[in-house]
Amino acid sequence: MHRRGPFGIALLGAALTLLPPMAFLARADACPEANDTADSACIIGIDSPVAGTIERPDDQDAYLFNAPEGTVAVHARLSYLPADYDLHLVDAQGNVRCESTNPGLVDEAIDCPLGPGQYYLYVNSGIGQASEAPYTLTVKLDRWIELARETDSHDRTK
Ligand SMILES: [Ca+2]
Ligand SMILES: [Ca+2]
Repeated sequence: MHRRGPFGIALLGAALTLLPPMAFLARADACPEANDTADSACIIGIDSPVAGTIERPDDQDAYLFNAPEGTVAVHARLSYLPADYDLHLVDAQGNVRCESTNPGLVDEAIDCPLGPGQYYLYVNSGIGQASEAPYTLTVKLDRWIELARETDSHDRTK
């Protein structure tokens, strides 16, 4: 459908332009605009909200994060929406793993059972809306290793 068209193209790009992990490590942690594709994805920290804007109806913002060892679930929330945006979680192979596509200005929330790995979050407007006002995106993880650390503080592996 038309609604999914722009994002479908983006997913293809994500699969074809994936960079090796080391390339991302060298990148700054700021989130400059024109983070439209997987190879220009902004690194988003865990528990570290970022602001971004969908400035054109066909804009999309790509974010990259690494879920470390022990990850069992990813929670992502898109909030303070100035227009109807949607949130998509895509794995390193370009597969959509979870999505949140509520209508209107309701927050988008993803609670996705996922193991360790590299993942992308895409923000777009499935119905072609845009605004100069920012949204806020936050990522949190559930990790079994954090529970283990309560009894064994030397459990960190490299
Ligand atoms: Ca943007
Ligand atoms: Ca929405």
